[in-house]
Amino acid sequence: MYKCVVCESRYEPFISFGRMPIANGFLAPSEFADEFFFELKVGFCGTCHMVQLAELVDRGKMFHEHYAFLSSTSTGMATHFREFAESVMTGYLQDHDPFVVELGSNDGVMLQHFARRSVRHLGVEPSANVAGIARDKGIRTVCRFFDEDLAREIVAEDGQADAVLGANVMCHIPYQHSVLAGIRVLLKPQGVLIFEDPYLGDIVSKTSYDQIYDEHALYFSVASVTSLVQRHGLEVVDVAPQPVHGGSMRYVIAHKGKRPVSRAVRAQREQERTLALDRSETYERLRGNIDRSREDLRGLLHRVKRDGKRIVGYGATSKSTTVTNFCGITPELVDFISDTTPTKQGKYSPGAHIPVRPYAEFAASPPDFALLFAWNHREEILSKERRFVAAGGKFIVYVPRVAVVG
Ligand code: DWN
Ligand code: SAH
Ligand code: ZN
Repeated sequence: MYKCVVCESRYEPFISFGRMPIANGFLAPSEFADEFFFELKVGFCGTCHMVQLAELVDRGKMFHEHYAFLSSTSTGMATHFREFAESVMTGYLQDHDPFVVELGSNDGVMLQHFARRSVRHLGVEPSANVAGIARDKGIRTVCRFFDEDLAREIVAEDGQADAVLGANVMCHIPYQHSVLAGIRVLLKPQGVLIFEDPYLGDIVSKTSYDQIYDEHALYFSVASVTSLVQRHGLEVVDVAPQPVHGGSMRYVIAHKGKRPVSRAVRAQREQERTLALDRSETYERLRGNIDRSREDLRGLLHRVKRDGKRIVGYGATSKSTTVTNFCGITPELVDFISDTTPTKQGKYSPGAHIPVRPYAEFAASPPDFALLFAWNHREEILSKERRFVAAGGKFIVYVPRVAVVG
């Protein structure tokens, strides 16, 4: 039995993916022998409805001065974050000298829009390399993990915030009670916490099990976020589905009673009941769907290989670490993974040890099939790869189901 990180109730995991490495731990052959592994297993708390990793990995093993993921690598996401920043500036920054804090600000892809308009801002980013990139762009950044202590230090130095923002970071933080106690201190009376993360409803309905890996400690629904924040005198006042990362949800949180609660909150909670996100049977079914997805993908890859075709991975995502290791995808099946991130190139994928090569190698010698590990950027990639498809190239996708496209 495991103890829920939110409400301390006991639960049993509904699935184990087996031994997994650090999802973003791209490595050199000299590091293979010492590679770190843990058991990736996930559970549903029947009391507060939080879906969560049963075994947590030390944060220092994941977020450090060699963090591999750079937020600015997708133009689609850069546009999304410009729009996110603009909606915050028009909707929530009425004060004459507003102050905005972003958690997990990475290379500054969102905060740059506030910096450009001279809005007082602070990024909180514990991974030193990406924090350094943001600083070089003139974005004020503190290289620390956000928690209650840091929140108090920020208030002492800069005062309270009008808006605290977070994209794909809250779900990375299992010590939510410290974070939310900090948010309560940091927010002005009318202030808001606005964050978005991959949405549990999409993970369940699309069987996008590759969202499950070490960094993603929590898998949020409106129900579980409501139960979490109300323990800290906070309230969900608005929610809005987002198309990014295969289906995300944006949550607007305020001090309880300070802002009207939009109708969208109740509507989304009703939809979650229709999806049965509050029932353990849903997660048993999800496990069955995950096993089927694995069999389908393995079957397709082996068939393609038997036909003598070449397969290359497209996008060395963190998510692909779960897929390659869970499905037994080896360098015999996939020649290499093409990725535009310089820090990943020349290294090997975690666990499966598939070489990561620059995009130029994909372009110079296109494979028969591109296994779309970055399926969440499908529109952006398909529009970039019209020539690959026109020349007969095909994409293999596995979300929402295993299929060949192109
Ligand atoms: O939550 C997280 C999200 C925001 O980012 C983190 N835990 C880690 C990371 O997850 P991910 O690695 O699964 O994110 P992406 O955005 O799916 O990664 C895309 C990868 O594909 C990057 O390495 C860049 C690469 N890429 C590429 O080579 N060509 C991406 C595009 C769009 C391309 O055209
Ligand atoms: N917001 C960016 C980055 C997401 S990756 C985007 O959506 O693209 C997750 C980021 O959260 C990493 O840069 C990691 O270093 C950071 N992070 C992890 N734990 C954190 C914490 N406790 N406080 C602030 N940032 C954290
Ligand atoms: Zn719980």
